[in-house]
Amino acid sequence: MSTDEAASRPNTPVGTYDLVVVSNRLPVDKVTRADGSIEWRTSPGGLVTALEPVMKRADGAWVGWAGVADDESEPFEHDDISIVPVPLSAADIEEYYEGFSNDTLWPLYHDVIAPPTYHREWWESYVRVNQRFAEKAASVTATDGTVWVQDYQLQLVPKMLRDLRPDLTIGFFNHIPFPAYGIFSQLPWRAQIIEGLLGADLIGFQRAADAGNFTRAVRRLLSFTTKGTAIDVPIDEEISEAIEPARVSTSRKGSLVRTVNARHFPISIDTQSFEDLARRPDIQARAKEIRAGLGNPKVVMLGVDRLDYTKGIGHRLKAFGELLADGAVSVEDVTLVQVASPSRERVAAYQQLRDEVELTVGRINGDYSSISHTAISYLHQGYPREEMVALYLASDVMLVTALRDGMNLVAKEYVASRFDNDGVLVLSEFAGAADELKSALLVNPHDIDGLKESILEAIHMTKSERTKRMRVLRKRVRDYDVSRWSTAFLSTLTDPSGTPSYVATKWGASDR
Ligand code: GDG
Repeated sequence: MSTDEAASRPNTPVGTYDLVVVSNRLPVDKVTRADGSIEWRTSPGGLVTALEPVMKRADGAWVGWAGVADDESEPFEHDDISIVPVPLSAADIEEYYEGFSNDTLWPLYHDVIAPPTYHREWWESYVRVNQRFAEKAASVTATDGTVWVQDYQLQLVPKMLRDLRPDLTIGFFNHIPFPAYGIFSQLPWRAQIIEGLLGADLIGFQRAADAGNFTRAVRRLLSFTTKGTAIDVPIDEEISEAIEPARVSTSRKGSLVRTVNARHFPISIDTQSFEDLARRPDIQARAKEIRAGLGNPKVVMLGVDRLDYTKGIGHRLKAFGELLADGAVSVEDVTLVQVASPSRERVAAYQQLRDEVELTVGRINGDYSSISHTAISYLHQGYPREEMVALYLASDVMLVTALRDGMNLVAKEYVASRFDNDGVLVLSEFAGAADELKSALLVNPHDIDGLKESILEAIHMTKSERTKRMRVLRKRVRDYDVSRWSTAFLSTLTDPSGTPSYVATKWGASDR
């Protein structure tokens, strides 16, 4: 269907798409040009890359918010994917998105690094907006279709959707950690969240530990029976008739149950596209130019993060500042480039973090920079992907010191870009990526002395050791890329036996 057709048929008939992805943000941004005309631009991201081929094959639609308040755009086609916008008002953005999603759930799920704020109005908005997303998804999905809901902003959608459309196969993937029960139990609406998620057939997490935390919360709050990754969710007989028979069974106590699976599917990146960029001569030339611009120091260290308190930017700066103070490194030899891309700037905790980081950077630079060498090049800006890859190539040491992180794609992007098998990844054990990237220098960022030692180890590591480690890291990131991730999830979702399957399914994606 073209944009024009959609516009001329505002009440597009419901239920035509076999695969529907639901996420807070659409994979496109609505941009208003200077002359007032509208343009939809694909927002680059791993999820879009991963799902694009499968969406095109499966006649897929993407349901989400266009990123601007009060947008009432009708569904339209963009790059062969049907886009179904869900409107959010300025009040929804403040309460559901900035409030409950980013100031309640985000800090709570990241082990209360910052204190979560609990407001009943925010919760009510979260319920209302989740219902809107669920109704939209229900209205566009074909009979017996599949819906894949993404992330913590939409945890109530699976149950709401199940109530509206019991015929659907529903998956959910949580991109951020799921906390231990001792922390999760703070949430006044903890049972509703668990019930919301249990509307899905398959609930995916980044790490095995996250899936374990979720399953324990289910047992503690609802006393449902769990066995390994399987959870028995009691259902009414009436509803059971609408559900795929393979997903329904009778429990030992004789009641009808629906089996829900909760297990880990570590997300990845479009590895090949990063390697392709890194092999481009213009990007390699740019990497050399970056080093020259920094005064050709012996060692360039790099941090790339959204400016978020979960990323441990302060801990990294503290460690580097102390190494300079100790005289263990000098600004002539070692420099740090810190890209901190602007994020959630209307949330108070983020404004405070920015002040703290910028104060620290200013102090370290004031104390240790020389006229010709800057200790920390701090960049509070977003860059094109090409520039990011040039930075990855230009850097000898990549610092990922997150205090808690679902996965951390930056770590994988650095590895994917280093086709020269060089560079050292210093990686927090609190990032999901640490489960896979064991040949990195794993650190506990809270242990500043340990972090300093690891940074020195990275700086002084021999070429042969760097190559040995990078080869192992690259093998993992190449073997398990984002298309493998989405195939693994979707094939497990649509195989009611619940057995993890990496083979080709009706989605037509291959094992690779
Ligand atoms: C959440 C979870 C999980 C950053 N600055 C620029 C830029 N970026 C890109 C990076 C990377 C992405 O943004 C950030 O991804 P991360 O995984 O590092 O972190 P979150 O944004 O917190 O993502 C996380 C992820 O979801 C996926 O499930 O891994 O744990 O928190 O791709 O490269 N990209 C460009 N310019 C920038 O300035 N082009």
